[in-house]
Amino acid sequence: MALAVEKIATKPYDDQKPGTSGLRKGVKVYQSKENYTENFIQATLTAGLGDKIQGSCLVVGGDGRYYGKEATELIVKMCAANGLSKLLIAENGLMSTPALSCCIRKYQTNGGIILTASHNPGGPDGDFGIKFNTANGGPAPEAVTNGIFEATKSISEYKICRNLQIDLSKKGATNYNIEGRQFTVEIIDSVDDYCQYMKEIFDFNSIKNLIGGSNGQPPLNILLNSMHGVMGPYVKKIVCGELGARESNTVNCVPLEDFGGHHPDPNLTYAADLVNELKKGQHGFGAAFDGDGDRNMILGENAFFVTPSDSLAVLANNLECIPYFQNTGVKGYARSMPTAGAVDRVAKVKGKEMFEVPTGWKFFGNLMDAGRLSLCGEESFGTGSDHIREKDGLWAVLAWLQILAHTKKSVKELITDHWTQYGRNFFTRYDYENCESGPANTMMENLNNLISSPTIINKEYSHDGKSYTVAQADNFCYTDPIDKSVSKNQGVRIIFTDDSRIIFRLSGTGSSGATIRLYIEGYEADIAQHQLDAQVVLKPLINIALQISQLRELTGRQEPTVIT
Ligand code: VG1
Ligand code: CO
Repeated sequence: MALAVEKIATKPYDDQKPGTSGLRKGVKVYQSKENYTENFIQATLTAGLGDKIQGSCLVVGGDGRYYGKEATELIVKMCAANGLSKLLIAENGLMSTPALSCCIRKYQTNGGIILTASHNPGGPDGDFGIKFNTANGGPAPEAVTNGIFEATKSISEYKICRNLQIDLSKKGATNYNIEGRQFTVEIIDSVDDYCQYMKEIFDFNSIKNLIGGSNGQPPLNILLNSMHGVMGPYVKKIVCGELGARESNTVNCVPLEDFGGHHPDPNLTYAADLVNELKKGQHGFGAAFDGDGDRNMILGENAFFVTPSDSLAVLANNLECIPYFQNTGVKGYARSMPTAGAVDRVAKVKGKEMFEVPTGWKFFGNLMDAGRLSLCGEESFGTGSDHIREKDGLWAVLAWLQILAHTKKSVKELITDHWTQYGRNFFTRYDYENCESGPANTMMENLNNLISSPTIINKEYSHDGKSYTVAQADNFCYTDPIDKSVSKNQGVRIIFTDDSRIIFRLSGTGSSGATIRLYIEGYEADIAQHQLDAQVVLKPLINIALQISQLRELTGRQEPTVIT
């Protein structure tokens, strides 16, 4: 029986501008505002696919959070009505962000839609998100997301096949007749696709021997925390099934709609469980992932914390021991602007191109597509390579394990040896979550005024007996080296003559209010200083940042909500 397409009249909303990584709002917003989800999906299909919409194919998946099933069903009904020919959907709608990128590339679809608010809490009172990825497997670039935003502002109707029913739990393809046209929904096992790919990239045997112990080497006791996000099934299949880890090496592997009531955010605050477990001294390696599996936190023995900026630099320094890079060769490296510059020092020594891009993974895609970029990362616990076009939490863990197997060093040895060779880039980020928007905007305006005044250059700031002279001050503006597109206002930077930096940005992933991010970096070549605590070393710069910005006075916040 043919299914009918209905056209439903709707009114635009003015707040559907995609942020750093898709549209993120409270679940209640999607649920309670009439056609809010439908509008955004229609705008995504119209502007995201453009004149390719008829007959195109998309991958659809999500991190399993509350409202994901409803949204998936809506997407299916609307894609059918909009003339797409096929959807590849994860079993039960569960697909990690990196696996979705992998599937778009493997099946050469026209892109995909990811249903996640990543590290934001889930559940009826939590957040939900919708993100469009393009045919290269990566988050849509700004030109596309701006187009989607424009479409949301002028939308007057959406198309839907209301009577189309699907069963997300049944693998295989089903064909539907949409007013005489064929539409196919295929439920796929993305865990399998992703696992196959990881086997091509890494030497699983050597990682297996590392975990299980071999040739006189004792086993490496690992602990991976999936934080009740989407990663559980991937960890079970790959790390336990293929690499021989035991059940006790993994925790929180059952995806939950509300992530057990926690922030599925792998950092020292929200993954404190993992930190406390590792402090007991029983494990040599620990890692946690975020809700959608694109972030990772790496810990060594006794919960030795690896900053994401250091993780990136150590990977850059050792990439050649991973089979994938033996085949492709190592091209350039990149980091987001606020990420500490440890990797830049590796690039210099190895003679590789180094790129600094704005915050958000969408800025790495063009460089990868152009064959200029192999490895990149963000200070926000994102690490990845050109094997896909998203950051990839489990890839980062496997890369670390491969390097540990190859070098026969511990996590701590690898990091401290790295500092000895290159010096240490101390880094910290202070998050002031959910501030009022007014004062946060005033603070950014004041900072913008400050950096545009010529007197800032050579100005000296002192605190706690340390003095710093301003060498450069600006609001980071990026010109994409490939398509020459320009992205302005990506963060206020104050860079001092000794390369230390203070950076201010407002988050683009929050669902309400304003989250201020303050990033601090200082470099130390002297080995005697390397064991010091980052909070101690960076204290003078933190105090200078607070003084310059008047953050406490303006927002009323004395302390950050999260320190990483
Ligand atoms: C944050 C991070 C950024 C990351 C983004 C998406 O953005 O700072 O580095 O790319 O989240 O990550 P913002 O605008 O809040 O600072 V995820 O894991 O949410 O897809
Ligand atoms: Co994420």
